[in-house]
Amino acid sequence: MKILVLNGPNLNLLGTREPAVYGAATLADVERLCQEAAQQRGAEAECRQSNHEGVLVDWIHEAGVAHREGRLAGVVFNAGAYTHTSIALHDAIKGAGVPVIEVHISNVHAREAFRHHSWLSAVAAGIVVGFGIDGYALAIEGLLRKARPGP
Ligand code: CA2
Repeated sequence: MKILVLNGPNLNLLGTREPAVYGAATLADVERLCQEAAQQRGAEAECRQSNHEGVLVDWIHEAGVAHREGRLAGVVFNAGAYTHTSIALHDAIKGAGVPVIEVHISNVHAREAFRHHSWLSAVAAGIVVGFGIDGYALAIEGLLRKARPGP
């Protein structure tokens, strides 16, 4: 089973600045972690990053089609700052009907007030916040548990 891991704006800068907030790992490290986490659970992670809202909307639509056709378990999505601004991403997730696990590296609720609201949480299948980059592996685990419910 396949999982799509999407990272949004500025996450390509991971590991270059703000290590106190986001840690020292780079986006390449995050993507390797996701691929390993998926493989360990018998799945495969495809990782993409974009700084452009419309590109992320298109990828969510594409994921909806792949999910309907049984080719994709769902999406692990760190939408970066678009989390707090994007009704377009909210509508895309709702319209695509694909399970999306929202991830944030930092605990957004312990930060500035403008990071406390998410337009994605209401349409997400689950949320993982504040576990650093381990949150991506936790989200992959959660997504696969929802896709293949067991005992
Ligand atoms: O905690 C998260 O994962 C965030 O989604 C990260 C976003 C932020 O806008 C959200 O409120 C929370 C920011 C990603 C930008 O990351 C940078 C990393 C290094 C240097 C500059 C930005």
